[in-house]
Formats: sequence, structure tokens, C-alpha cells
Amino acid sequence: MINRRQFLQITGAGAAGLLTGSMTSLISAGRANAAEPGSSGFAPDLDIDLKAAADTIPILPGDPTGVWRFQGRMTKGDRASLVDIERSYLGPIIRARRGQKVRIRFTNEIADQTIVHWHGLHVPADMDGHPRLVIPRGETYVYEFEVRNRAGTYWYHPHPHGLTGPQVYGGLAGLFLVSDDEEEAAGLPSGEHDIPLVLQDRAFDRHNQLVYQSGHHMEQMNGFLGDWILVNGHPDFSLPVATRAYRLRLLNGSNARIYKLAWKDGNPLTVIGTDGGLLEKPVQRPYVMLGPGERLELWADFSSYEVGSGTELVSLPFDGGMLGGGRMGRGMMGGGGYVLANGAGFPVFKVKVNRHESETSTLPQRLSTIQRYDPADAINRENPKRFHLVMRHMAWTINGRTFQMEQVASDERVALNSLEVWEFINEGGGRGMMGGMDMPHPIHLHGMQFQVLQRRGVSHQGYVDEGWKDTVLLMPGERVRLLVRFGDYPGLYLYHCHNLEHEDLGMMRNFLVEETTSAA
Ligand SMILES: [Cu+2]
Repeated sequence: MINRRQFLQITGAGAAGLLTGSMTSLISAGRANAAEPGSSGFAPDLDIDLKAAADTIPILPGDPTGVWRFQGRMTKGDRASLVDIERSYLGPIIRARRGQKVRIRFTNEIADQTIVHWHGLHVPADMDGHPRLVIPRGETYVYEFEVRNRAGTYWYHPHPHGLTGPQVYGGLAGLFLVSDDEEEAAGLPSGEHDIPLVLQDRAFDRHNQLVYQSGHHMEQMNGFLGDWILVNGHPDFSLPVATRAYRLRLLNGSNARIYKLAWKDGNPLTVIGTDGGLLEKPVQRPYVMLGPGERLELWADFSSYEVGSGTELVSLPFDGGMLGGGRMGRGMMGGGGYVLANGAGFPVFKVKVNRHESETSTLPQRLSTIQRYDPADAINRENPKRFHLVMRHMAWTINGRTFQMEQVASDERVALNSLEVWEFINEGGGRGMMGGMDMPHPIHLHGMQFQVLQRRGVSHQGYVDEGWKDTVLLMPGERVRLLVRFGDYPGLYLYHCHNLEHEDLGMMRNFLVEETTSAA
């Protein structure tokens, strides 16, 4: 199966050649987006040079793997604000405090055009990494923004139209962690006891090189699924811990894989945070469904474990709704199939208790304050904007539409600072010739954190909707209503499916935040 796919040409002509859309590399006369940094009077607390470049790194035993990698360098600010993950292709962890001003000079050194999106951050439209802002190789885009988000686990990744899937897959992703006073007051485990865990899946050829899709339409329609589960870029990941409590920050950085996360020993997950930071109080779940782009923060207390024992975080089996029927993917229409289908069960990482620590921290019952939106304040409470996630003409669409770079439909215009109800509906288009036509879709809104108002059609216990979200998973048959305030910044933003192959195929649209004096 794997030999039907093509190698990801990391050092060659780039990812564009792999895609069916025949998007070509734009190595043309460039343009700079901004005047000389500093000329605007922006005085950054953190000043970072960030580049995307080809590199090689050992992942599996044997040959090193060609990857693309974000590499960063602090030019101003606390050195602890930029932290490399050891021996990983992942980009450096950027750590900022709420209220800090950040400048990031991003230089593209890969063959294809690209741009960086700060997933979950509330930034001005021209700082958000919209695909219209792509830069070719050799160019630099200067980001300048103030960190206005609450403390939380955010991340960054490329966002060029049609190429996000292969670029993220090639290694371009990193965490952006925000801290603030409220989080500090909660007294959660910190330092080495606050552990980020990025979950991704990859496929390798015999020479340890990454393989991506063949460009076959059915593979794109399902989204890429690898048979190796990597944590922070490492296979067979094992987390050494002491007999104490930890804060575990999980990011699903996979292109298309959904995780149904649970402890192998049957203990419930204690959830303390979601996409937009800490919950008001901890909640327990038997398992949590984590779609691509979503984050989950866990309180994990190993104080009752014996040194030498351990546990495992696993992904439980579920109906992953893959096209072509078969859970093992054998029935796919010539597309190759997957060794590890979406919905297959597998271990994610092992926890090994290797030392005793007498520290006993207790789980805070109060984590943060979340100001609830009042649905009565929404300008369209009785008339939600409805977005149907449907397949049309063998393409995934939102209300039958696919992405057009600058296009905005009338129901995609919103007034600055207004609160709206948006409803996403994943009830599919019935049954087609390929069997089930329904698939999960993780929906992401750029620039805004939102609240989940209501869900319908949900037949599992795997969602954590108590906190702020920027990405919301819809399994087949489900619908969700969101309360979104389009605050502070006018301009063009995106909403899209975060299955990156769906996104690259056009399951993405603009929304326009308009300044208007008549806003309610
Ligand atoms: Cu999708």
C-alpha cells in the first residue's frame, strides 16, 4: 500500500507537485508585507526570527528523515520564551504572557509559498496568516501583535491554500503557550511538571522518509492517516514521571486523525482545559474525542502509583466514518487504504513512574473565571446562521461552497463586536455509491474563541464544551450551535474544516468582520 504513495519531496520541488490541483510554486518576484520593523512605533516585548526550512532529523532507528522545520531565534526578550523540543522536527515552543507585544519575522526557506497562522490567537486580520498573504521562498513576513488571549495552549502552523496538509505533515507546526496571572493563581503543576504533548501520525518508507498521499482523490476525501503515532515527534513515546501530579497539554496536530483518548487502566480523564485555556473547574470524562487542531489539558496524578509501575494513554476504537466503508480501508476505490484507519484503537504513549516524590499537590476546584455569553445578546438568536457540511460533486463543501481566495457570501458577513449564533450541521447527504458519505469534520474559526451553546445528535460522552473553543468536532449526524463574538478586529478571516486534506480541497470559506455604525 505504502509503495503506491509518493515520497514527500522535502528537499526537492516541494509539495505542490504531489497535489492534484496542479498548484505551482510561486518563486516569483517577492514583496514585503510591512515597512521596516519598528517604523510603525510597535515596541515588542518579544522579538523572534522564525524560519521554515528543510532539515533532517532522526525519527526511526536508522536513516534520518527529511523534514521541514520551524527554527527560531530570540533577538529580544526572555530566552525562556523560545524553547526547542529536543530532537524533534516540531518548531520551538513560543511562550508569551497575556498583554505582551510580540514581533515575529517569519522567513520562508522552503520551495513552496507559505504563511503562518497562529491557531487560536485573537490577532488582527493581516496578522492571522490568511492564504492571500502567502510569501514565496526567500521572503519575510513580519507579524506584530499583542497577545490578548487568556492563558492557554495555542499553536502555529502554515496556512497556504491547497498546501497546508503537506506542509504541516512535513513537520511545520509548533506550540504557542500563553500564561497570565489568573493561571498562576490556580497553582497548577508548572515547570517540568507541565508537559506539552503533540499527537501526530506519519507514514515512512523503507528509508525512513515521510510518505504522503498519492494525490488519489479518495485519499484526499478521507484525509491523510499514518500508521506511526508520534508524540512530540517521537515514535513509541514514553513519559517518565514521579509519584505526583502533572499538567498534560495535548494538541492533536495530526492532519486527519481523531483520537478517542482514555487511560488504559479505566480511570476517568480529569480535564482542566480546552482550546482557549482553563475551564472554570475540572471535569471528568471516561474518554475525550480530540479532533485535528483541538487541545485538551489534563490533570494527571500518579501519586498512588508504585515506582516501577505505569499506565498508558490510549485511543479507543470508534466508528471513524471513513469513505469506502471498511474500517481497515481495504474497500477503498483503488486509493490504497490505510493500515491504521480513523477509529482504529492504538496506544498513544506510555507513562512510566520511575521515581518517588513526596510532593502532594491537590487539584484546584476553581481554575479560572469564564464569562458566559448570554444567548439573548446574540443578534440572531432565533435565526442562527446555518452551515451544512456536505459533499457536492465529489468535494467537501460548506453550504455547497468551496474556498475562493477573496470571496465572501452575504451570510459570511458579520458586524464588528456583534455576538452571533452559528450552527454547523454534519448530517451529510445520505448514502452514496461509495457507502457512507458522512465523515467527521473538525470546524475551526480563525481569530476568535467561541462558546458551545448547544449540541444535537450526539451519542457519546466524548466532548468537553465547558470552556473556550476555537475548533469543534462534529461526528456524522451531529450539529452544534456556537456563540461567537467578532470582537476588536475588522477584516477577512477564515472558517474551515481542520481535516487538512478537506481544507486543502476547499472545505474552507472566508468571513468578513465589518465595521458598521448600525451594528446592534
Ligand atoms: Cu472535513
